[in-house]
Amino acid sequence: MNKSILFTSLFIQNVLFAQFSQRNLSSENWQFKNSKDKSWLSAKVPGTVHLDLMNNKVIPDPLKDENEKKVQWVENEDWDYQTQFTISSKELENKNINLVFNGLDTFSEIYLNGKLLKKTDNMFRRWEVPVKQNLRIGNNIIQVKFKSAVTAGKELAKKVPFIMPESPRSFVRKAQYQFGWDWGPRLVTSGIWKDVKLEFWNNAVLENTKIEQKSLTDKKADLRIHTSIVADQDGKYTLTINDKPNEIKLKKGRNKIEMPFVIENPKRWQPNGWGDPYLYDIKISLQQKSKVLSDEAVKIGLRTIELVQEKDKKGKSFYFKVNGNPLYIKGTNWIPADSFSPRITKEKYQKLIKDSKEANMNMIRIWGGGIYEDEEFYKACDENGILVWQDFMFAGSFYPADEDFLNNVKEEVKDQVERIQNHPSIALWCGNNEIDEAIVNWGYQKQFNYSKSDSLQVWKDYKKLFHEVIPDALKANLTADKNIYWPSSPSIGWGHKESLTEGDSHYWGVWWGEQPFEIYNEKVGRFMSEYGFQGMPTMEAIKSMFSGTPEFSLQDSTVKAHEKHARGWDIINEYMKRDYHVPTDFVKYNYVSQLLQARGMQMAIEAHRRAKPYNMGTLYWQLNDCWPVVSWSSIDYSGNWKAFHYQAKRSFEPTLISVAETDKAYEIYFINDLLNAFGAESGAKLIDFEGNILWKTEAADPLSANSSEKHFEIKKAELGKFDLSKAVLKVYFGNNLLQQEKLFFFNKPKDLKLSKPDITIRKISPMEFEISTDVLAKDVYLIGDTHFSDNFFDMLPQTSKIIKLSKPLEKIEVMSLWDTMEN
Ligand code: BMA
Repeated sequence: MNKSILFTSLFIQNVLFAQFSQRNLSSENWQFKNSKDKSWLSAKVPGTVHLDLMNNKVIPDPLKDENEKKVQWVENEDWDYQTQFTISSKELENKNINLVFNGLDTFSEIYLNGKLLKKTDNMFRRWEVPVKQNLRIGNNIIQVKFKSAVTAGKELAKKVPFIMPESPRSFVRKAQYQFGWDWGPRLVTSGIWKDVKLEFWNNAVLENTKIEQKSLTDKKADLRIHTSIVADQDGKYTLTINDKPNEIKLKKGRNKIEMPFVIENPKRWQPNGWGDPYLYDIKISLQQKSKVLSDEAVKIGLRTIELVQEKDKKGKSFYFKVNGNPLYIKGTNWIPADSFSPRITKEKYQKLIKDSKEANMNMIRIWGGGIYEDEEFYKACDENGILVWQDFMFAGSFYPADEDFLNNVKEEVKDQVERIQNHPSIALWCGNNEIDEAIVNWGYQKQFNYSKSDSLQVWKDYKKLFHEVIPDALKANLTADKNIYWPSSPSIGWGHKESLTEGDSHYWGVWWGEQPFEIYNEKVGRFMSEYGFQGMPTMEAIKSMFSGTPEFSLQDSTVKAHEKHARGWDIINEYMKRDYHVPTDFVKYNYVSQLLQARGMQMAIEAHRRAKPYNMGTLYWQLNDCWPVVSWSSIDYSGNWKAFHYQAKRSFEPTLISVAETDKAYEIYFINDLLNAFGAESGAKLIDFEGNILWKTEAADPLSANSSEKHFEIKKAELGKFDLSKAVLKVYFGNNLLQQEKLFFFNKPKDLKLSKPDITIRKISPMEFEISTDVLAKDVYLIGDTHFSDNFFDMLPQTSKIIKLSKPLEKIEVMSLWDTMEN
């Protein structure tokens, strides 16, 4: 018998003997209807009512044209879902049968064969109902009746004697971005948004396993396996952990069992940039008289992680120590990857996380206005060495804290923590996004005429929820090694100077404050968890805004509607005028808006990295989009890299050269995030746009491990005699293992005296092209429906570069900054 046949036969045996089994009901024929209507339409589970309405051609695609407006009525209606399924006599013989909904969005009543089983009020909880008594052999019917979340929210809002900002959003435990955001449409959904199943079990079942890492050295990992087992009857059982059987006794009811487990000579899970994110399989199986009752497989990674906050001369540090070393955090913020999250595919999750890895990131913050992410997200982060900053799902408003609400949140925390806590990628749990900041700085109390006692109540409720209820629920459900809690991101609003000396900081002086990009050099905090600038999405995403022929015009109402920030277009235009010639042609405007975003973000990231170890982290706002839109994202809804994502990859490289300009000099920094030091030859050359070397300097300098250091400086006076609007400084370091170079321009792009480059493109193979130029080519933009291994890059005179494609192209079109200048 070959290996795969052996495996299959063991698998079949296991299934036959395993007494736990499940049946997915998502694939049954579901139907839905407006509760006011009589006739049913076909539905898809998991899904949302908007997708079902679209599939039945009742509404147009809300992400296209200006359709968002046309579908707003959907949120005010109540929606019913139902399916019929048959139960066999064999299935009904099981002692225990549970009906499990992994997610219901949001206010619903669940009926089985006409009997009301449960009312639900939280999209982020798992609902499990014992149904053996309610099932019958043959035909059964499940109905889930959803009440409009907006109506339900309005009723809940009446409980509070003052007006809450953006009411009724914060009264409903539902993805907050559905109510509209400054990058997302308002699409308040309803529906069975995760799988539905029946679970059958007898005697005993594994309910949940938590794996605690007690200690970790090079020799050994001491683990403790905590299992929760529900038994139907007292008795002797066997709990096998990776083939090691342990005899256990169970009592009827819920049993908490703890077992030690040791891994000798463990391999550590390393974050991206430091090595492999090694994963171990832990297989747990519950047996009785050598029959498997239920089993579970968990993947874990062995790593230590601490959040270090120590007082120092300037304030307080804020950094993550991973596997004993301070890790400089590079990454971004994540929003839900679709306005209709159930349709996000595994491939989409995998691709976005791989794109983050490829851009040299090691952390993603899941922003609190979205959803606790799908299993595939965390799995991809585990596998790619990406740490996760996990917000709880509360964002940018005030929240109630009555008993019902708090109990609901407690259950939500329990469900989510149990679901995701074994993932080695999860680094930190954060109470909320920008709520402390909203209460302290956004002036809602004045706007809504709060009395003093109303304001006090808001603060008291805030403290209760984020400083008491959530951390207590975390403590009750997490193992100690995983419990790093931070109440709010940012900890201090950007208007306060302490936001730059302690805690995590969201710096919005650029964009919201309309300050120049250069301010990023000054506003460097200990850990920058948000900052950003908008850029247009790629032309492919622009096309996808239209159901018909696209209208490439900034005046077009569809294009305008796909910008959600009230002043978005004006702000982009204003910043563009400062640094670029503003093109009138749409495609060129699109290109320059992407360059502008990349330029601003490069300045921010480099300022943060130069300030290491004062600053120990930089997470830009935002990685992705939930629809085709002009936004802060670096990857658009179609999955294409905007100019900024290519820049993020460059700016996040493990070793980086950065040039800081002062009044008198250009300071050259070498930044090294690797844990080893190395010797290198380094230097700088001033090259004019035709390729002549005007000036140079050389040095031999070692790079220290895990550091940022100023290596040398060039006095401005020394370059005084050259026309710097026609020259670029090439700074480099290198040895036989590692080479790095950086091109630094002395002027704003609009003030560069570029000459027309002759860029030639030679096809080497269908997937590989060589790009060459005669004179300096700035911001070379390769155009074509494929992913280019590099794009939006600068080329020195008389150089060439090989570009790989993700799918073959016959021809590549090209543009560079010269094409946008008034030549
Ligand atoms: C941040 C986020 C989001 C918002 C973004 C851009 O502060 O937390 O709420 O979309 O700013 O304005």
